[in-house]
Amino acid sequence: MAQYENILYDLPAPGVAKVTLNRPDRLNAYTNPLLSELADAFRQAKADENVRVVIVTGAGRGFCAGQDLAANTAEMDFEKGLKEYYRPMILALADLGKPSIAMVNGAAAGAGMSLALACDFRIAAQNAKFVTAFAGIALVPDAGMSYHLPRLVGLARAQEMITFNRPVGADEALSIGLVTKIAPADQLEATTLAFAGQLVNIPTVAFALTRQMLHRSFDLDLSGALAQEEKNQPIAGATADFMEGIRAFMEKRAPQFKGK
Ligand code: T3D
Repeated sequence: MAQYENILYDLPAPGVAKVTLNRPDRLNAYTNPLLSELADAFRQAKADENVRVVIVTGAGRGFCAGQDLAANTAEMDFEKGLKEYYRPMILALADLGKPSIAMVNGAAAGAGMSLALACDFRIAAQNAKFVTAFAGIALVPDAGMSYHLPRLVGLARAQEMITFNRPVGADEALSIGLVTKIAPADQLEATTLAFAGQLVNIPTVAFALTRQMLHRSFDLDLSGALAQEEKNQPIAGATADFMEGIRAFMEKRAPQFKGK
């Protein structure tokens, strides 16, 4: 298993990988090495066929405060930083081919919030807060926030959250569909592992195709959506999991999907 300096990678339960941003003294703020390690960890999780679900979280009292602003901001090369570090990390997560869960244990701000949004599910501690942050330092949203936030909460709410940079707590996040579930802080890990346990035995190929179809559907007309269904159903229908699903249905038992 790869060794990392800024993140932790472990396997807390069968089929589950956990990636932990590990700069707790800086609220897990991003540096370039941390971003590269994250991208690498997502590629490692994708390549490991025993991993069926990935949890992303932060060490200590926060999820991630976004870019480390204490680093040399005067000389920031935004285009290079975004293209060479943020883009590969977000695309590696999108290309995981298996479900991802952001376990949000405190503040998720700026591109740290973008990372949580890029996961398929978000489970937040009661004390979590989502802070878009970018407008606070006169920047535009990045690391995919401009794509994911309006899809999750709608255009009007996304615009309000970004413009006013108002922290959104766990209860509000749940009520607007920003998170899947909330849990008391001391039960966050157990709640997330139980949720991950539900995803370990899903038909992963169908999941990955469905994810891609749903994300693309906003840019398609009905005919285009039907076309991607026609393209992907034969792929899902050719999996061993489809045959297992049919057998299990006929035998009146729960299916044992292998993700193949
Ligand atoms: O091309 C590129 O690379 C550009 C990419 C940009 C991507 C981005 O993410 S830009 C957005 C950067 N992030 C922010 O603007 C967030 C700033 N931080 C906050 O809004 C708040 O600190 C939090 C909501 C994250 C947490 O609030 P709270 O009240 O829980 O904690 P705090 O007291 O504000 O912060 C605790 C410490 O963390 C504090 O340091 P201190 O006083 O204890 O020594 C604070 O300065 C530090 N901290 C927080 N965020 C960052 C940070 N240090 C460095 N970088 C940070 N982003």
